[in-house]
Amino acid sequence: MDYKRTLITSALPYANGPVHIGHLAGVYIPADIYARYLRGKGRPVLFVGGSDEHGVPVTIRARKEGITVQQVVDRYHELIKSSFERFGISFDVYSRTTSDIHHKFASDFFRTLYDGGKFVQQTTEQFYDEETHEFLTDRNIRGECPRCHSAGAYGDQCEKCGATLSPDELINPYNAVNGNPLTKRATSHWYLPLDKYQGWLEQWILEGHKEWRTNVYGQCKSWLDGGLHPRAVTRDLDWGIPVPVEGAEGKVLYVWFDAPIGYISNTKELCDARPDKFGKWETWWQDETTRMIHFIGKDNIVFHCIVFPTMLKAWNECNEGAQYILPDNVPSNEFLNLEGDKISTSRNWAVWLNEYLDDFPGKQDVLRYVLTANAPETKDNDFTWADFQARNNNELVAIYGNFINRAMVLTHKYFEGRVPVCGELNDYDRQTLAELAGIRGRVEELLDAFRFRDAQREAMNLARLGNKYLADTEPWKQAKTDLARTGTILNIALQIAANLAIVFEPFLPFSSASLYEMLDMEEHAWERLGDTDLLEAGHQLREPRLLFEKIEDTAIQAQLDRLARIKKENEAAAWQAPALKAETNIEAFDKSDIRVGTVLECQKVKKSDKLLQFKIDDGMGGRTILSGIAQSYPDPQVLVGKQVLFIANFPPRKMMGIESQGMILSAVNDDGKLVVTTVSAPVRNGVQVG
Ligand code: B3M
Ligand code: ZN
Repeated sequence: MDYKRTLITSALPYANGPVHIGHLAGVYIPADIYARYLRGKGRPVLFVGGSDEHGVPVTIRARKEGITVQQVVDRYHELIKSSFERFGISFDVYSRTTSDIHHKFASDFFRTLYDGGKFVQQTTEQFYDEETHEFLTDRNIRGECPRCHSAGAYGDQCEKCGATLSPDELINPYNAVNGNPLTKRATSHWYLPLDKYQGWLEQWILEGHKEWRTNVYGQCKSWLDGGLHPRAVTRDLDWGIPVPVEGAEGKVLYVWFDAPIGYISNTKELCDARPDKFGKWETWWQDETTRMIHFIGKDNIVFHCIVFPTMLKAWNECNEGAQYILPDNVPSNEFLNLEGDKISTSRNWAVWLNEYLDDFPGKQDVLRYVLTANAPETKDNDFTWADFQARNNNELVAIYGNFINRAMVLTHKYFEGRVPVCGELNDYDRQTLAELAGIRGRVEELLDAFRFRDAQREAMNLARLGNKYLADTEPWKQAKTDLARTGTILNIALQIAANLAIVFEPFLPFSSASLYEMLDMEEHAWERLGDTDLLEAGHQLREPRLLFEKIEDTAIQAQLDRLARIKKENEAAAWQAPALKAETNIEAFDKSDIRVGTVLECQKVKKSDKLLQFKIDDGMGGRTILSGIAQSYPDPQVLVGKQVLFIANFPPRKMMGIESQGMILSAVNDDGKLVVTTVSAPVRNGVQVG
């Protein structure tokens, strides 16, 4: 099929918090690279984004922050939108699912399916809060986990043992918001009968789209192999798009029903506003010469490959004329982890884009580069600050930036900043230019296959080529004897520089913009990539400026410190007192002779890094006790004079040649350090504790 245009969608982030590097790496950077690449080639593209403002997550956030849901979505929609803008994500439209256009569009879409008899209606018993008069969604129900018996498991999952649950399995379920016990009530909902589309989906995906990424194809296959079931597309909630059916008061469209329709309504919003530039929305959605690509993260695969296509197919069955197109590809990424741990909004384990921009102003391209270099295209990947620094310093600065700077500075030094004439070429020049000429084919092949990491690596290889060319030809040496040869070398180097501006544009748009400016060159179309006459002899360049700067250890350490602080806070929040020991009694307790004594001396035991040797005034002539707490007390002197608790009737025990007569009681603090227990007011040495 010869496609005339490409519609690019990127998952609509929930407007329940800021966006982080996982979002950027998984969805928005690859989508943006692809959109910029196609635009550069002069292909008609429409790149759709927007905020997903319905669903339970935004309502939970509102309760947590004590503000209205509308305030939540307003706040985060703006924040997310501006983060994307600042990172150069070049959406043609970024709207929101609370818009009037969307409400009407999604409502009509539902109604079409409803009138066409596409839904099945089912009544089931659901958990209900009699006091607040509401049905509860899975996430808002908590209770005891039936597997590990920890308290506070969610209706869909136990975060302690990881079990996938349904609310019915919870022991003593309650309302997560107010703790109320729950009852069951019958409620009726509309279901999309995915099972009826099973055969069609198998044909379309398993036979028709074997070229999809293995992770995507594999997930679809396992859903299909498991057998599809009807899925509810309505919910009992007061936030969302009202179900446009009589008698459905208090019910709204399920967020996953309306959100993907947001791609269509946002397209309509743009086309209605800019018909001159984008034409009619139907051309993008209902013309088979349009190719649609969904960029998403792996937890969204089933919705984009199975549910949404089924919705579109069902709509098509209700209509004689216009027919929606289906996605041509769904290049979903796996997950990005942060320093070895899963990124988590609730645990604040993330690098938030707005915070990154505060900490690293102007360094959007550095993050874009690192996230693409490390993109989780085939498996989960890890973002580390050490890698971030290394890729900036060793690649962006040392290879790309260094090459541009050398070519610019030398041209200014020997030719007053004018592009010198290219004279006679030698074999090495020709070999270099031949490699340059192949760049376009190499990068296009990778981009067309959605292999963004490898494509960016090819772009960087062009900078490597330039660097090597200058190192091998040494124009600064030639300049002493042969200025014409120097000119030829620099002409070639500058042509490579101009090519770098083109090839890096989809990946590093800000750096390309400054490079274009430095070269005082019009932005060139992608089609000219590989050309050796992008800059004419005599063309005046601007002053050289550094494209990238080194990132110092202190900046990286500040980020690591922040993460360490968050980790500690999380651990403290997750801490639970250990389970009680088996019941005991006073007689058993009385068998331990616990007493108070004053520390007279305290020092490290030689040749041991664990043991401290205490001399204790025990009111009975004194005793020596060894305790394995040396690492918690680098300066043991601080303990001298303290009254401590010790067990006086343990049998003596020899360690490192010293006899220990008892045990000093201590407790572990949040840093994992042992702290010695003391009494809150002075008492006589040797008194018993009990
Ligand atoms: N808001 C889920 C997510 O952010 C959802 C995507 C909707 S795409 C139509 O992961
Ligand atoms: Zn559990």
